[in-house]
Amino acid sequence: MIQISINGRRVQVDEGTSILDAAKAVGVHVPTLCYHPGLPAHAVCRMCLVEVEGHDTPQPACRTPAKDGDVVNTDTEALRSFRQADAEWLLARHPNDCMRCEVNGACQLQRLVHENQWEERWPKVPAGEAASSDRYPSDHTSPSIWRDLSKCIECGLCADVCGETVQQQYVIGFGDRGFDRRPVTVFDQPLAETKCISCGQCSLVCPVGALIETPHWHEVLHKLDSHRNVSVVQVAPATRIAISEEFGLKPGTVSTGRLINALRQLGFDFVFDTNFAADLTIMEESAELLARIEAGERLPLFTSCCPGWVNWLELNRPDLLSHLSTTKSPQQMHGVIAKRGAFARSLGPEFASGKTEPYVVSIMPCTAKKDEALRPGMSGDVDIALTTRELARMIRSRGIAFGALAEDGQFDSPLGESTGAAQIFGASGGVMEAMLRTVLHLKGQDDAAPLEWNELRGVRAGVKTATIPNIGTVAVCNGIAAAQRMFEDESWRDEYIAIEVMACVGGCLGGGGEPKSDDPDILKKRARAIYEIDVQSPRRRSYQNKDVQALYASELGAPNSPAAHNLLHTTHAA
Ligand code: HC0
Ligand code: SF4
Repeated sequence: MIQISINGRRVQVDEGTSILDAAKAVGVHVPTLCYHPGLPAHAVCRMCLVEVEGHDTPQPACRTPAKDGDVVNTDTEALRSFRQADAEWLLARHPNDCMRCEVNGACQLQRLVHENQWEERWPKVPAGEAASSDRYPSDHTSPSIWRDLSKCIECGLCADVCGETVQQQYVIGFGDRGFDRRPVTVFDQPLAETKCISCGQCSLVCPVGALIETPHWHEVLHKLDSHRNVSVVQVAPATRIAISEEFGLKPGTVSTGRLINALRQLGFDFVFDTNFAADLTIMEESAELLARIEAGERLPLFTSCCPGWVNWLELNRPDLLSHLSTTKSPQQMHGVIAKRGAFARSLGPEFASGKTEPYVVSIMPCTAKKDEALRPGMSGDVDIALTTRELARMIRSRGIAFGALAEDGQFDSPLGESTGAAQIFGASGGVMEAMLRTVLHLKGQDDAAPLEWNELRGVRAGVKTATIPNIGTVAVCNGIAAAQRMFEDESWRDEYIAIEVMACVGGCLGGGGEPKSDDPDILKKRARAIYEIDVQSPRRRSYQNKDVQALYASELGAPNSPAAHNLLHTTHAA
């Protein structure tokens, strides 16, 4: 341990701790803009400059390790004027149109301006604003991600997260120098023409509105207000936990009931659970795995519910597409069942004849789900996919006091019932663990086999494996970079019978559409809540879902039957 003094307060920290983290430890606020925990500190914004006795010039707190005996000042006249000068440089070219910006109220630059009362320093018409849209035309080509480089503050976080540090896709990198330094795509192509997998991790770390999820929530609100359609909403497993953070509740707070109540207040006629369809997915995927094992073909089976992963495979390794499960993701299954199953028919003759259909919205922690909803072969199953962040904007825009809502909302029936196995889909390893619970049952082993597969749990990036007696070894790639590395050699072909890939580290709970957070333990906190819901569930195996059983009995026959294939399976094309 070392000891330093910050603004006269003494603090003991581990050697190697940055001055920024040391300041946090004693509750001293140091302004930051380009810093994000877990990503390299580049110190480009210069907001965190502090004075350290013995140094002639101020030091960036995010990148400077504390040294034993350091005497640090974070708030002096000179520092305030340095920060202001740097902010003025940023503000001189940043559009002054917060009211029209999607991240209004959640923007780190806006927060800094308020925090330091720099409003008067922000030119009403920033220099170059008129020209900026010509110089940097907005890129709205991707169904999942919008780019507006006129808002970019050059922090570099998007390039870090898309590149070496996390996703290793290298779609975005820094181009040009000096005044034109900007994160660009290869050859400046529009995002839709690159190898972007729509994971949205760049939008998750962007401190301003330069990279955002393609916004669809305005359109959903208009539709709800018009009362012209029967509206249905489904909620993903990860969203019910992370939405709490948007409204100041403790990370890891389960808000399922509050969320259901908020969705009803927004005007949705039916509030259903994506988890219902996650159980259905498990029925189909388990049967598919066992059929492939029996036939000895297309093994290992790749899970298909993460659209970022499916995009990666199609873009980079189309030769491996035959391994991908043909099972639709829970989002798509839920949509198609809501539109074409008994529920839709129960809405009246117009629905039964297919003349009209319910308007289906999904709330997902994921930006790539927007892309998935438009995939050939299943577009139309879901009308609009919104992220957790977009839902928060909707709730705020209607003045709903989310934190004050009762935690007593209940999903509608029959597409709202689910088991604990479905809930753990939201965490890396969860789809595989849920599948094992049913596969072992189908193999007649469930009493002897464990329900929980701890080897497959955990939010750390990399590959996790477990060996299942009499079945084989399965692998879980936590993050797309782990999968990319696995395919660098051929050993996976013989080692595993099934591989789960989630493109985002942590799985959906770390998805690109989740609330932005600077809590380094956020993934662990969200994961803990997900597994707690599973433990508390009266049923923890997908085949025990009564509504899923009823659906097979009344409409689908058995898993992998022609009727099930017709509605619940798809094809993937290069
Ligand atoms: Fe997921 Fe899903 S678990 S992908 O992460 O399979 O987005 O939460 O909704 O579809 O169920 C995301 C989360 C889902 C789907 C489910 C799967
Ligand atoms: Fe890179 Fe993912 Fe952003 Fe695409 S969505 S640019 S792959 S981080």
